Amino acid sequence: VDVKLVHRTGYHFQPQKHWINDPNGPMFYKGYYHLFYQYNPKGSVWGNIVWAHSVSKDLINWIALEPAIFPSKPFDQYGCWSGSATILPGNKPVILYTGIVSPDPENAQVQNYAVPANYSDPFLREWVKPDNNPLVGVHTENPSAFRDPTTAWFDGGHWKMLVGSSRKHRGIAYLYRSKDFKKWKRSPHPLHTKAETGMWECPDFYPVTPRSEDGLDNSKMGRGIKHVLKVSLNSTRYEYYTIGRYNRVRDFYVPDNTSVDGWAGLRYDYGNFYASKTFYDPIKKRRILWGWANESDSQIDDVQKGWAGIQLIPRRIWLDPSGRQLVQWPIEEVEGLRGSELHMRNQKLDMGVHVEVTGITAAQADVDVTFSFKSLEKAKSFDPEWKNLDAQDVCDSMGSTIQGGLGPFGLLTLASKDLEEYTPVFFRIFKAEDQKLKVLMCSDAKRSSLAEGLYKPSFAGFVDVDLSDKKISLRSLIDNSVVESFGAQGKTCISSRVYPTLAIYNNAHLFVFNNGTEPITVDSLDAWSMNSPSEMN
Ligand code: DQQ
Repeated sequence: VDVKLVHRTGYHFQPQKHWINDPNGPMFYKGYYHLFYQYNPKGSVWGNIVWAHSVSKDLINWIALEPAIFPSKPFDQYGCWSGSATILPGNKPVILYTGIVSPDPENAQVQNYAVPANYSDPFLREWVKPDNNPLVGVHTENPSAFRDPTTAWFDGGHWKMLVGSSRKHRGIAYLYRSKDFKKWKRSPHPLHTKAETGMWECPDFYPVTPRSEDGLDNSKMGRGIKHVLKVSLNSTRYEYYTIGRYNRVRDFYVPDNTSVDGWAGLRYDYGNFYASKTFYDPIKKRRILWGWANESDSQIDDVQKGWAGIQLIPRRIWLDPSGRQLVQWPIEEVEGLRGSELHMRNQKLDMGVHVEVTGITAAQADVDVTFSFKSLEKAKSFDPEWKNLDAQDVCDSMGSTIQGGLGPFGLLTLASKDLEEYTPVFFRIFKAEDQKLKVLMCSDAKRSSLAEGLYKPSFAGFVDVDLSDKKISLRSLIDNSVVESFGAQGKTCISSRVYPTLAIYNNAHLFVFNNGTEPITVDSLDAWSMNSPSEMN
C-alpha cells in the first residue's frame, strides 16, 4: 500500500498535499461558498501560514484557488493567522485576520483587515490589505496571546468583534467596537472571561433561538434570542461553549445557569475537532459549523504522507428546544454522495453478537441506525466513584468488549474481518443514584490499528437524551481515516482519526454489535457507500 494515499479521505475536505489547520472566514457570496483555511504551502508540518482558499456551490465539491491572504506587509510579514469574514451592507465582504509582526518566540499579534480587489468576481480571488492596517495594534500586556477576530455584528450604532486572549491563565474574549469598521476601540470590559482556562483561541459568538432550527444572521437581535460563545482552549486542544444572554447595550454576556463555563462545559464534539467556526448561510437560512481535525499519527508519519489535517463535514447547528444545548447534523448536501445502499430492519442482537453490514464500501460510508430495547431494567448503576471521572475516563476503562447490562451496543467501524482492528462507536446506558439515566457515547480508537506510535484515545461524551421510547440513534460518516459520529440525532458528536493497516479499502468491514445482557434490536439501519466528489479541493 502507498503510505501517501492509504489514509487520505475520500469525501472530507483536504488539499492535494501539505499541512492544514483552522477553517477561516467561511461565507456565502454571489452563488459560492468560500472556505479559507490555515495552510503551509511548503510542507506537512505547521509553519509558513497563509490563507488557502477554495470555493464551492454545494459545500461538497470544491474548486481550489490560489492562497487569498499571505504575508506581504509589515503588519503580517511573519504569518497570516486565523480570522473571520463579515458581510457589510451592500453585500461587501471583509476579512478580519491576525497578522504576526515579529518572529518566533515573541510572535506579536495585530488584527488586520482585507477587502476584495474585485467585487464582481464571485470567486473573490484577489484580496487587498488597505494601508490603514492594522486595525488593532499589539496588545501591550500580552502581545503573543491576542488573536483570531470573530465575524463582526452590528447593533444599530456600532460594529463589534471579539478577539481571543489570556492573562494569568484567565481566558479572555476582548470586545472591540467601531462606527465605521476602520477605527476600533476596545470596550472597557471584555465580553467574557474565565479563570484557569488559558488562552482562548478562535472565539465564536452568534445568536440562536429555541423556536426554530433556522440559523440567524450574526447581527440578529430580539426577544427570545440567546447567544452562544465558543472558545478553543489552547492548553487542552478542546473547545467548549456556553449558551447565555447577551446585553448589546452594556455588552455583557452571562451564561445561563444550565451552561457550565470551563473544562467541564459542553463541546461541539468530544473528539478530534478544533478551531471551529460558524457562519450564517442566507440561502438555506441555516448556521453552518466547520471544524478542523488534525492527525493522530506522528509528525514523521505526516512528513512521509506529505499531508496533514482535514476539515470535517460541515454541520448544520441549532439550539435544542430545551435551550440547554446545541444540536448538529451533517449538511444535507453530503447525502448527494451516497451510492449503493443497504437497509436492515428488525435485526435482533443478543449479547455477544455482531452482524455484518454488507454490500457497501465500509471504508467510505454513511450509516444511520436506530437501536431499540424492551426495558431499561438491566441498565447497570453508575458507580458513584466515577463521578469525578469524565466520560472519556469511563469509556477508556470499560471499552466496547467488557460486558454491560444495557450496552455497550453500537457500530464497529473500519473493522478488519477477524476484528484485529476496529473502531467501535457505541452507547452504554447507566442508572444514576437519582434513578435518572446516564447515557455514555464512546468512539474508541484503542483497537483501531495494529500500527505503533499512534494516538488512540477513547473519546466519549454523555448524551442528554430522553429514552422513554426506548430508542437511540447513531449516525457515522466513515472515511478511510475518519469516523465522525452523531449520537441521538446530533445531541452528542464525536470525531476520531484512525489509521488501520488491515481494515483498508475493500478489506474494511462494518458491523453492528451488542455486548450487554439486554437484547438490542436494530430497528432500522440505512447504510450507503459514499462517492468522492468530482472536483478537487
Ligand atoms: N491556529 C492559528 C491561530 C489560532 C490557532 C494559527 C488555533 O490563529 O489561534 O495557525 O489552532
